Amino acid sequence: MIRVLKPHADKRSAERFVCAFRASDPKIERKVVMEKTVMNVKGMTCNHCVQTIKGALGAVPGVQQVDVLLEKGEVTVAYEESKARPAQFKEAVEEAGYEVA
Ligand SMILES: [Cu+2]
Repeated sequence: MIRVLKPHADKRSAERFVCAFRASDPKIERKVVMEKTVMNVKGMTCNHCVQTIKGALGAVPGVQQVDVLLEKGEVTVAYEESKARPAQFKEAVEEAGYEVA
């Protein structure tokens, strides 16, 4: 049941209202499915490389988080399943000048 609030009702109840409304209407609710993928990237030698990789992957729409283990050459990308595909990550890394193993 949706509670109708008067406009400019106190901020806290207004926020609750929005949440309840979203949850009760499937047309408005957007289910976010998070996915994670791990890539082995060759050629990363220093923190500058790490930042370059993070920047390149972070620019792909739908990417939420990028973690880089420099010593292992391991890159973990957390992304919204509906917005990004792992093939885009490989492309972004290669465009930045690194090789995906
Ligand atoms: Cu470097």
